Amino acid sequence: MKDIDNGLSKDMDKELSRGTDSRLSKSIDNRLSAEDISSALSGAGITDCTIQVYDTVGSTQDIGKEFARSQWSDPEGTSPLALITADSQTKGRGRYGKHFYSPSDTGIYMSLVIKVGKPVENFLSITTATAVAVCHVIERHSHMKPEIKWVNDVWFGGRKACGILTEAVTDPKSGILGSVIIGIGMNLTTESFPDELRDIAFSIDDMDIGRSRLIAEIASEIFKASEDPDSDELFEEYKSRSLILGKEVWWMERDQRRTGLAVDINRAGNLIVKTEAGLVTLNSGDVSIRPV
Ligand code: BT5
Repeated sequence: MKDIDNGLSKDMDKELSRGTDSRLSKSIDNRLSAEDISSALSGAGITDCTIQVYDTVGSTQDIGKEFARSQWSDPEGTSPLALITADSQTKGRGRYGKHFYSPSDTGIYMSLVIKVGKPVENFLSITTATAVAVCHVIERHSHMKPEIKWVNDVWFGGRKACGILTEAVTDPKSGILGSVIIGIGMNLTTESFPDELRDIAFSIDDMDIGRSRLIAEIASEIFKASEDPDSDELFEEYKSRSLILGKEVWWMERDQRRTGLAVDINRAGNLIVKTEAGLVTLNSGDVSIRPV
C-alpha cells in the first residue's frame, strides 16, 4: 500500500486527568480518557477499536496515517478501526498543509482510521458524509444549528467551529482504497484565538457532554455513516445543510478573481458554479461567499 492523494483530500498512550473547564457545567466531566471513550464506544456497539489518547502531539493525523499503514502491513495485529485523540496539537493541519489551531483543554482533535478495502469509487462521499455525521452530534448536544461550508467546514453564523480533513492510504495499482484517516478539529471553549482567526473562528461552548463522550459519539456516528457513505439520504442531507448552494461565490484562479452562482455539488464533492462563461466544476479549493 502506498499513500496517494486520491482526491479525497488534496493535498493511551497517556491518559489525561485534567480538571473540568470553568465554562462548562460543573456536572460535565471534561477529561480526555481512553477508558471513557472505550466505554461510550462499546455502548454504541463498537468493540474492536484501538484507542490512543495523548497529551500533546504534532498531529493526530500523522499518527493515524502510521496506523493505517500498519493495518495493511500487519493485518492480524491491528484492529479495523482506530481512534487517535490528543489534548493539544503543535502541528495540527488542514488541507494543503494549512495550520489548524489546536490549543489545550478547550477543543477536540481526533483522527479516525477506518479500514476500507474497496474501490475508491465506492467510497467517494466519505468526506461529505462525515460533515453530516458531525452536524448530527452537535445538534444532539448543543442548541446551535450548524451549517456546512463546502467542502467540509462546520460553521455557525458565518464563523468556523470545526474543520474536517480526509486522507487516504490507497493501492495505486489496484485502485483499492485501503484505509481512510478522517481528522476532526472542533473548538469548544476556546476564548482567545490568534489574530488571523479572531474574526473567523467560533467555539461551540454549550455542549451538554464532556470531551470523551463527544469524541466517542462523533466516532460512532462516522463509523455508522462509513458503512454506506454514498447513500442518497446522506448526500441529500449534505446538500440541504450547505450554506453555499444558491449563493454568489468568488474564488481565485491563476491570480484572477472569478465569480458565479453555486448551483450544485456532485458525488465526488465538486462544487458546480454557473458563471457567465458556463458551468465550472471546482475541486476542493477555497471559495468565499460574495458579500451582497
Ligand atoms: C481544516 O482544513 O479545517 C481541517 C482541519 C482538521 C483538523 C484536524 S484536528 C485532528 C486532525 N489532526 C490534524 O493535524 N488535523 C486534523 P482547511 O479547510 O484547510 O482549513 C484550514 C484553515 O482553517 C486555516 O487556514 C485557518 O484559516 C482556519 N483555522 C485554523 N485553525 C482554526 C480553528 N481552530 N478554528 C477555526 N478555524 C481555524
